[in-house]
Amino acid sequence: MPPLFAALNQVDLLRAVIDGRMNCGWFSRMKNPALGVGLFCVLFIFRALPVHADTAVTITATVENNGPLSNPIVEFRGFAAPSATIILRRDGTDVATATADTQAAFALQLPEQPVGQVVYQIVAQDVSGHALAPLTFALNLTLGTNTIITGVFLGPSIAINTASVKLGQFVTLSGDTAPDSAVTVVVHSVQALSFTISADANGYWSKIVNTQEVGVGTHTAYAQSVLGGNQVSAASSTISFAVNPLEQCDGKRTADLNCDGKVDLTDFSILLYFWNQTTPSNGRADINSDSRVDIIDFSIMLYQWTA
Ligand SMILES: [Ca+2]
Ligand SMILES: [Ca+2]
Repeated sequence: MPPLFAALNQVDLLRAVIDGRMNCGWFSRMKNPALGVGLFCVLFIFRALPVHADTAVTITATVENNGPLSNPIVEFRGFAAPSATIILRRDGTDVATATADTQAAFALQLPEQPVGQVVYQIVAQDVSGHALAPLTFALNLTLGTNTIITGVFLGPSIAINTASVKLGQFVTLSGDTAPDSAVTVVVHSVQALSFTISADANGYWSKIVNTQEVGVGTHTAYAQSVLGGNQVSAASSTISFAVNPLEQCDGKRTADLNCDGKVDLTDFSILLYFWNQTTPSNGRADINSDSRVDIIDFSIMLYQWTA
């Protein structure tokens, strides 16, 4: 038994752990006489990191009395992405599946659950097959309880069109989440940059990032949604991409064989040096990349001639 369990074993205890960029904590189940015997409420508040310092992910667990001898019941309600496939795992084994509706809402109810400490994980895939960020809940279940966990909002799915680009090129980040939600995309470079956009009516979001804004290096990015102004999702998984520096020949005319910014007699002399070769040591000499340096390359050079 973990030390914290030992310290709090005199009270009913419910623990929730959120994967990803969330702070998590321990919460005791609080008896509220005003709500009647056997009715308990637990409020979880997870603060998102770091750009949503002013917003919090709120997941509420209501534990109701369900008869003293009945096995525990557990129910999860929340949002994923429209028509997403939801899988609920208990201690690593799939125990239930569901499909989110067109507004991304889903509900899973599990009767006859075991007593004791049980770890549930909710995983989901959007209609494109991209994973949403999973959420994990570790519950300590007791006989005669019905635990209803609401406010579950899985982090958006996230994908990128390319993992490696040259400085000045663009990358497109995209994914699915709840329709019409506000999506904040955070890109970590020297400084964290954040962009807020709107998911469309189908839950699709995308953000084109100019790599001039983030600079050379390896960067990470994730997304997070806010639905209806107050329902905050977990963070998406994190993806990375590399922005590489421009090389001398990047952006130069294809017939500029020595990459000095001009197409002139120097390039022509290089072309003649490699004439008729099939694999020239200067690959640029085969201007049209047809595996031979010949008259076609020469004609391209004349077309691009600058001097
Ligand atoms: Ca040149
Ligand atoms: Ca050629």
